[in-house]
Amino acid sequence: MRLFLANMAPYPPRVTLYVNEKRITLDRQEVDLHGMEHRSPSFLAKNPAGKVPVLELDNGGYLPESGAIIEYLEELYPAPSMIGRTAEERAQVRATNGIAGEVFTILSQILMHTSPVALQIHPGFIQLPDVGIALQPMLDQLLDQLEQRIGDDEFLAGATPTIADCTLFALMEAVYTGFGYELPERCGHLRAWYERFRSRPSVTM
Ligand SMILES: N[C@@H](CCC(=O)N[C@@H](CS)C(=O)NCC(=O)O)C(=O)O
Repeated sequence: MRLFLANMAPYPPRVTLYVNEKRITLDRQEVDLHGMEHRSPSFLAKNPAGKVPVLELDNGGYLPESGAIIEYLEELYPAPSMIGRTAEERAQVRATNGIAGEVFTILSQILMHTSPVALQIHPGFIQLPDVGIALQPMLDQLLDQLEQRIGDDEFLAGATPTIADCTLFALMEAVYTGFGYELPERCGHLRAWYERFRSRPSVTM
């Protein structure tokens, strides 16, 4: 198998974090987004959406979408489990993972509509600051849910790392690096988790 990725967050790092945590050996191939390689006919044949990551399978097929790639690899390499060992554990991990994904969707819209950095990245983007104001309560509620779910646990969904940690860490790292966004002060458990996760070998390797 070969993982096509690029030096752009958050979706490729979401998968590489997972692969590093699991210590799965995969060929990795960089796609040159600045050189528009992802719009070339040969890449569009792998993923018509023109996005990374994409996993090339041993049977010659291609699998897009970071979440689907992670769940596919988890089925191939179930141990150590990063999605939960029982039906209930898996459901809880998927719930946390889903909330983390929603955080990113809402937060990226807020930042796009309110941050001056967004205009540097996407010149000409029409910012509607009211969108940011309208979405803020939704973001607050999602973060409060995650803060409550992690509680005193070491990881987002319990005592061991799961796919939810890979999702939220990749997303938070992207908004911190790109926009300087930090988790709010009131999310003490999440802020401590972020600092702890940052020093894991899967992040630093
Ligand atoms: N939903 C997709 C999103 C993939 C995505 O948006 N990847 C970005 C890099 S982080 C990309 O390839 N952007 C290139 C483009 O949209 O032109 C996933 O989860 O993999």
